[in-house]
Amino acid sequence: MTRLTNNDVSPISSHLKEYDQKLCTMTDHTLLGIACHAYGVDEKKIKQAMKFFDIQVVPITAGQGIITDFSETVCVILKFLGFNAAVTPEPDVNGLCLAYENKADAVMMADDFRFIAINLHTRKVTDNSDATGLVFASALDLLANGLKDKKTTVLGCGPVGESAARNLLSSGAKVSLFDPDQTAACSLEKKLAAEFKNPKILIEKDIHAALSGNPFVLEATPSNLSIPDELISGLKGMAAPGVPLGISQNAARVLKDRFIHDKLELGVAAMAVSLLL
Ligand code: PYL
Repeated sequence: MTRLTNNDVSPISSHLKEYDQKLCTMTDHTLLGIACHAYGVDEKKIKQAMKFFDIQVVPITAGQGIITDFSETVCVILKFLGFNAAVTPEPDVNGLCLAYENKADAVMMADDFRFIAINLHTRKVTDNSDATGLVFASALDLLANGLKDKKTTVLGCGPVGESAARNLLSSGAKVSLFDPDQTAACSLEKKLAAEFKNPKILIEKDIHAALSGNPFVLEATPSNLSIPDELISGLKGMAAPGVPLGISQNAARVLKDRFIHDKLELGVAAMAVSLLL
């Protein structure tokens, strides 16, 4: 998992409203709407439930330590969605104790390996990688006006790509997998084939084959240039949870409103909604 930097995180809060409007234009759904679509829940019910749901974000100093503005930005996203949220005044164990003592309904926290949310009543745990793969697959489904029987290529067969591929298969998409490490693609294909009773999942041998046939693309790699510019024009649309972004700024301009990428917003929205399920 690529570790975010303050440069990744600090612009998010001031651009949330603009990003929400851009998502609306592209998918006819807001940030919250996409997260609700991902879990198949009624947005009105979620809006009602979140009014009485308090989430405490606990900064964690373990490992490489605090990312400046990370917890604060998670908190701003939660409040933008309509949750009651705050960053605990203390990090780590102290912060967790304060959350419990202040009767929080849920906590969210991240070390260098996992970013999780826990509902303190139901004990439900949501992992950011699972939620991010799910919600970006949901966003792509909306961008495509439904992915049933449409070629959809997942680039990157790590935890986010796995979660996305699983949810794309559930949407009825014709899923292809590509990873520079072919063994990663093969083992994911085996895992999903067992879960979905042998669906037709293609393993692509190279990026050119993976992006042939005008596919929709779910880009979930940690590479900063997983798709060469010359292959961009053939894509019908893309959702890119990969950090850093896997295409050039020029390619992003070519894709324009057929392209969804963020580094935290959709994943946090999905984690928060999952706490209310
Ligand atoms: C959750 C993000 C999404 C992509 N990479 C993940 C990452 O950067 N993880 C590290 C998060 C560390 C947070 C730090 C803090 O400020 O509490 N422990």
